[in-house]
Amino acid sequence: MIDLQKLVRDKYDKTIQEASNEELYYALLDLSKQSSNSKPNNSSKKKVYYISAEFLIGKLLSNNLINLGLYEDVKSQLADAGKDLIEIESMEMEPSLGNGGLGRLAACFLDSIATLGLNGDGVGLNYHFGLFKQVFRDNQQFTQPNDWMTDESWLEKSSKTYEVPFAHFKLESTLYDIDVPGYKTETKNRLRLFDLGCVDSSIIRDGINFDKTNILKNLTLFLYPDDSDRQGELLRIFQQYFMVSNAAQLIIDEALEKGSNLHDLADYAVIQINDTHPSLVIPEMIRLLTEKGINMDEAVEIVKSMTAYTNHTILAEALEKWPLDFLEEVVPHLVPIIQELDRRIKLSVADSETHIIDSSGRVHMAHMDIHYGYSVNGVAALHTDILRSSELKVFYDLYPEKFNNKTNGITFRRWLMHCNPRLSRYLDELLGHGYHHDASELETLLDIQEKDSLKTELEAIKTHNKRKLQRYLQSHQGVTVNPDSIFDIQIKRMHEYKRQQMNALYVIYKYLDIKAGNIPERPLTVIFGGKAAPAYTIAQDIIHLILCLSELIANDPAVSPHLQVVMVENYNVTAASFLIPAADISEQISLASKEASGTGNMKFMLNGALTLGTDDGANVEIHELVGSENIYIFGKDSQTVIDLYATESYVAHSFYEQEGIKPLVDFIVSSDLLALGNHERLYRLHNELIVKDWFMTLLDLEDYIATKEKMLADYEDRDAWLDKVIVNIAKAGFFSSDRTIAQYNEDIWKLS
Ligand code: 26Q
Repeated sequence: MIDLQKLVRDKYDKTIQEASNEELYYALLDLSKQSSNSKPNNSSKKKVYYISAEFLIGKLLSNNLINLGLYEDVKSQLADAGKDLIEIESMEMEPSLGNGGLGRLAACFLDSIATLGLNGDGVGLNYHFGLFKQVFRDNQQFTQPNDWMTDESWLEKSSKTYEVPFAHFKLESTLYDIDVPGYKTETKNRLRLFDLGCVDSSIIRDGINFDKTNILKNLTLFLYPDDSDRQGELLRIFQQYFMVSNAAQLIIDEALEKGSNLHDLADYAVIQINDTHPSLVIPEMIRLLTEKGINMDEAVEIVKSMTAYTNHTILAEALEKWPLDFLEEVVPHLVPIIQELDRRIKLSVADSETHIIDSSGRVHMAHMDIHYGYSVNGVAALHTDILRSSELKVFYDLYPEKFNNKTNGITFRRWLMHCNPRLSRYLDELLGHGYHHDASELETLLDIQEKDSLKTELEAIKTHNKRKLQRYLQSHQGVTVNPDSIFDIQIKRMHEYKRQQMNALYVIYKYLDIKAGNIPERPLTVIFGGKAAPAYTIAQDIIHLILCLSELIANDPAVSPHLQVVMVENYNVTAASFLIPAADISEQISLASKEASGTGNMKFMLNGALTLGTDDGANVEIHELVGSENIYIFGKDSQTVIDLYATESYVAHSFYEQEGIKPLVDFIVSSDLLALGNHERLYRLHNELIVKDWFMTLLDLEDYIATKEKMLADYEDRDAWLDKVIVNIAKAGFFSSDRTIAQYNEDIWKLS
């Protein structure tokens, strides 16, 4: 039993009742930090260093309390004093140290690595403002800095510091650690975030603009707000090198402390490269090893035996390629090493497609990772298949043994226990606690005999979660949603391949249908959430369309009782934890072959939503697990899409001309919408869909609308719908990141 009264009295000389929510938050921060501090760091010999430019950890208070086994106790002591943990949690700032899926995956992985008792730390950067905060004005997105760092926080300054050499100066790093207590474990791991003492937020101008040339003041100020659309900016290379040079020095340091002679470094450390953002760790590690007297051949072999690469994308345009000139300008000391690595490949491999430095002098980061690492993995079965058979085929032919699949996962501590306590408690009652450590035990839900009470309870839990979301949206953006409506949710970064525009076209269809007198049986609430990279114009245009539709419908008394569109402002991990448990329909509608995996799809399924999706990424595996009766799949399959690209035979205009499609697309530039919106944006989006539509929205639109209509009709048979919900929850165990991490360890890391 903890003595919360005493804690609060010692810190603030107040009772729990007297203390403000903010004071209670800081008291609980202390409690949680002390409790994890009392656990020793995992000290086993070999350690995985998960290097990532992003760790989208979200708020930590509740999750850490859950993992430390303090949650229930704290909650009930607070409740006794009339205080609500949800209110107290809302005092915590959310660090936005990631863009989306890749960053959130890294955070789930840290939780699972610790929970499995494996020795592994995350290594990244401490961005003072992280990813921008999104605000809406005039139906458009604006950006503001997210000032998330507070005086007292989860960050613990360590005494470690390293020198990082750049072309014209050397920088001294500082290191902050955040404890990662696993779920009920004896030891803990850490997230190691490197920072620079001299960054200076006074260089920030309007919004998130700042002087890009002043590296000493800007290096760790912001996270690049780009997801999939990559621009080769010098600052990004500065950040990447700063991250990996620190990481390499830390790895060597810790191995030496444990008795390594460096020749055996691979017995002490394994590096997982999260996408190509940390790829410069390869030449940097070679540089450091040769500096310490190891010859080049051996240094290359050591690095090769301890480095593994995860690919998160099949969008060819998103693979990082840095001009050698840029590297020369930022890190000239790495250039001869990269050239040597490339020379060795050119000697042995004729196919120029695999070379590291191409004929235009660009360095292909993924190529370096594949040649000089021992493992290459994709993040879902379909994704890995596509890597093997097309995107990385030349490499697969060279090194078939390096390729492996690791289907992504999510931590059930955050995405069930924390975000959906009612469901989690109910599952505990029904199934016991076994599934906490072995998520596949959720399958026993299928054996429950009292199906009727199970369904009644699941229905009650969903309604409870819809009310919770209703309160959240009310207090965060003054929007009132109807908890008796169907909640249809699409939350993810804004990107054309994810096709939020297709969902918007459905909204137009529904609006026109209601206008034509077809009143739906039950109201529908279509909820979107997602940020658009500031430089990604079409993504901004899609947000604009959604916000205009939302306004149009809200102001139309003939339609608003039946249809509502909500675009959640500043979608982040916190918002996700309110949205996901409240969803009936999970929108996973990317163009088949384009979404490497998706992880939101898994979170929704676990929380009892049904998937409306294409056979893409991990949807394919969800489909296989639950069976066709328990998922709504539509659209062309990945092979058809790949062939359409290969033969360049998709013509948007011919789909646009179809009877059912033209009025929907043209509504984007109707007088109704033009009266509310920005003409340039709406016309640009309209034109894009008709003349280009690179991600084939119109190809799947008809099937999408028909499938969604079927789904809404099916919703009315509550009994049959809840049968499907039960299967989805029961089969979600496969997507626990504990399973994913166990596989990484078994096949790649081989930690004891
Ligand atoms: C790179 C260079 C310069 C600027 C930005 C970037 C950059 C930043 C972030 C490029 C890509 C990202 C993020 C990618 C990402 O989130 N990918 C997603 O990874 C998830 C986890 O594996 C998958 O589930 C998603 O399918 C995939 O889109």
